[in-house]
Amino acid sequence: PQPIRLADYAPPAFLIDEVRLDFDLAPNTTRVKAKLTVRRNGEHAQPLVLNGERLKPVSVAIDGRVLAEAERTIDAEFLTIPNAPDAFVLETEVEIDPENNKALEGLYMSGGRFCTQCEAEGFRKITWYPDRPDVLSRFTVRIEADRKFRHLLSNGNLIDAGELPGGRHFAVWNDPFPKPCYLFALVGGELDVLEDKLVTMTGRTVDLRIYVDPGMAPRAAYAMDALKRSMKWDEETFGREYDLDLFMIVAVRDFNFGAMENKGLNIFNSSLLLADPATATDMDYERIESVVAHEYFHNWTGDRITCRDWFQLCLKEGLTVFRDQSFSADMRGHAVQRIKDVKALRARQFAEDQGPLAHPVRPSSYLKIDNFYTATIYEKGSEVIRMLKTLIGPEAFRKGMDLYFERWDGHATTVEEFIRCFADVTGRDFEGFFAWYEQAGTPRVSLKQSYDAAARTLELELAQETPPTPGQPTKKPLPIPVTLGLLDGDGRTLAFERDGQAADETLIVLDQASAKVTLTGVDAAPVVSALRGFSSPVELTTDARASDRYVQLAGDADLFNRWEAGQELARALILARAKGAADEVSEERYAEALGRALNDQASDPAFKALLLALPSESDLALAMAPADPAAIHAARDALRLRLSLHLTEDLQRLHIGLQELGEFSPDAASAGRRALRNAALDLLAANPRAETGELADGHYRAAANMTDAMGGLSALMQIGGDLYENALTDFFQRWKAEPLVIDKWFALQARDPDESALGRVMGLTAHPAFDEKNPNRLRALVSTFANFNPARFHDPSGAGYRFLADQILAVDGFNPMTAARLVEPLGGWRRYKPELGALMRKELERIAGTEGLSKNVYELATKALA
Ligand code: B3K
Ligand code: ZN
Repeated sequence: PQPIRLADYAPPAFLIDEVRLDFDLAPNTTRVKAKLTVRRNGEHAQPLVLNGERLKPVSVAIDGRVLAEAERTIDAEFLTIPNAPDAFVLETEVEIDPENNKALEGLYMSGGRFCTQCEAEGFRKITWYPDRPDVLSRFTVRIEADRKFRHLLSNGNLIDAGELPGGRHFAVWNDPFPKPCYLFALVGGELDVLEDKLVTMTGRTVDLRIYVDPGMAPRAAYAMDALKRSMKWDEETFGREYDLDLFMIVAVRDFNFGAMENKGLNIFNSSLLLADPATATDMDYERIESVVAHEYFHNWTGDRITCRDWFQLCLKEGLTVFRDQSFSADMRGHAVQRIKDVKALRARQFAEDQGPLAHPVRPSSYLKIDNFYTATIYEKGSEVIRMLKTLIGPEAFRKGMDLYFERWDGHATTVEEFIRCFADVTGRDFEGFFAWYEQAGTPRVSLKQSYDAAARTLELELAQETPPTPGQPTKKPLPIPVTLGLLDGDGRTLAFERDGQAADETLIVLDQASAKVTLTGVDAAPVVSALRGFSSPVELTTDARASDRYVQLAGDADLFNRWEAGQELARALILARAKGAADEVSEERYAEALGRALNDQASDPAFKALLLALPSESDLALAMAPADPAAIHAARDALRLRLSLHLTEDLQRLHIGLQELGEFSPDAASAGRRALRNAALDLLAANPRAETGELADGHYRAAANMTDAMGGLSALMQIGGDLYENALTDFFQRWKAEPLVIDKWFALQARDPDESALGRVMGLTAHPAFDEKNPNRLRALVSTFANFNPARFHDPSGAGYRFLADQILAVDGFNPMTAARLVEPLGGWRRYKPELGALMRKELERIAGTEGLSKNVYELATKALA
């Protein structure tokens, strides 16, 4: 297959001014009529070429005249009309089979209801169309179906509806905003609806509706609340008002990813929408809040202003992630949110950037764009926007955003044009900054300090280097914002001067391979707190001593760096153990320091919960070359046991003291207390004494909400034995009618580091509740195992890899997009011990060599091997 290249971009040969779609819905034989008002774009003699896949042709007509077969060609991918007029009306009719569409792209059925997913290239499975984001058109959609499909929804405003003979009915929707076809959506089925209203900043009333499975409306209440807060926040923070009179969200159980921002009709994976205390954890609430916000924010950054081509994906995704992260930070606390975002960035994006699938935030070629909905495009894309804001300051950032909205509203545009807005409002040159979009790889930054007590100066020597990535052997220096402050030996903020200006904190922009910065007026030997708030997505190494880290852990004014210091200390201790050089004295010192941090009454429980969590095994694997997952697992467990023993009393006190008496509330403060209490239990459970089993069992049985039930169950999993087995059975019996809860049951067993886990996971694929056709269930078991159970996935026999490869090949037969997402865990093969790497490679080769592979899996498997 031939890759698509950014360099080959050409404007569309034809434009579509109006679209009229007529759907006659039936599970196996849906008829789709399309009437397109087409216009040649510029002077050329190119044929009209429309995308279309898996469509059963019925007819093709131009200006009312049915075309003879010789006048058009139809193949597996295109409808081509060589001699099209310059302006005309094209009418086509096709038949499709939603019920047998298990790829979940285009029009398909979930739970007996019709729904769609068109981004990136699913619309071509519905009708012939120029399926590219730079063709914007106004859509009118008529849907007709049996009355049992009670709600018939599409984008925009309902302009007509009524009953029809034969037990049928119809609805007509019009969306006044021109949009690319990837934002089209349709839903048909029996649903319950939760309704609300919001008055916008200009006093317009917007109807809000969330459609869910019958009986589930109360579980949409939190999503509705999050939606209203998002709408207000976007008005207050970015001056963006919602534009239609109606905003709808529909939850479906079968969905390839999280949610989709279709204009006025977002479609959500039900796992990211439905919540109540009994069935959802605090983490679920948190994700619902952020995804509802994310999809809503797309209305401006994605829908009103869309991408010219799919290479510009980060233009909407990176920016919208930045917006949702900023929203969550305002809702839940900036430091805690930042720590969580950076943890996720390191876990997913840093790993991607260090492997064969590394690619720039704006890639320059692809086989399947579906493979580029990655942590790099999303999370690193957001980091780039964040750096932009740090570099120019919040006021200039807001001005640049305002200009972007003003200049590009109603258009499909590019990253260059986005950046140009900031250049125009600041008068600055962003050429160097653009490398953040074009260069893959995580930059390595080093920092050396030398203090001159007599001169009261601190000299800082910074250097950067970005390692080679596939297709990019050499890299240029990037402009790296490094926010930096100083502490004295007691952890108090130490003032200094930079260029004669007094400061507590300063921003150093490292835009050369290396640089020296001198701070003056430094009254005491300082501890340097660098890269505060993780001011750029880099790997920082410094010449700080362990004692400096302890000072930071105890008192850094920057909470991110306070947490980071703890992680650095823990990482060093675990890696030392993994290499057979355990430093027990330092381990005790670390336990002491953690104990003091836990007893700090001034700090937030959510923050303490984060302090208590050791770096994850995959995070540690990135820091060990070559990585030995078994050694990491054992070393991390050993440190956990030591901490648990040392902190037993503190942890027990937290576990008792944080018991919840009142009613459940999902707010951040309550969630933070539950997080700390469960983190305390988790660490206590590292100590396999009989009491911890009873404690965990009691916690599980007394749980009044899903957060605590999962906390208990997960502690029992660590302990194992009958208590765990009984709780597992109890949990399944209790929740077997709740798919979202049963997903958690599968996922928990997939994370179990016990020797028996792989056998258990393989057995679970034959469990009656397992369904590989449902992406949530598949991910709960298979993806959780491959991504979050390194000790068992990297079984020395290679059985874990074999299991994953078998699953990928099986799923690729019907759902390539979801199958491709499972390839990544094998992609890191070069980073592991050679004997493991070879086994991983073998499975990638087996996948790549399989006949009839989808383009999606083919692209990732071959790139991972290259
Ligand atoms: N824009 C969608 C992602 C579509 C993924 C298609 N493979 C969800 C989001 O980022 O908001
Ligand atoms: Zn998005």
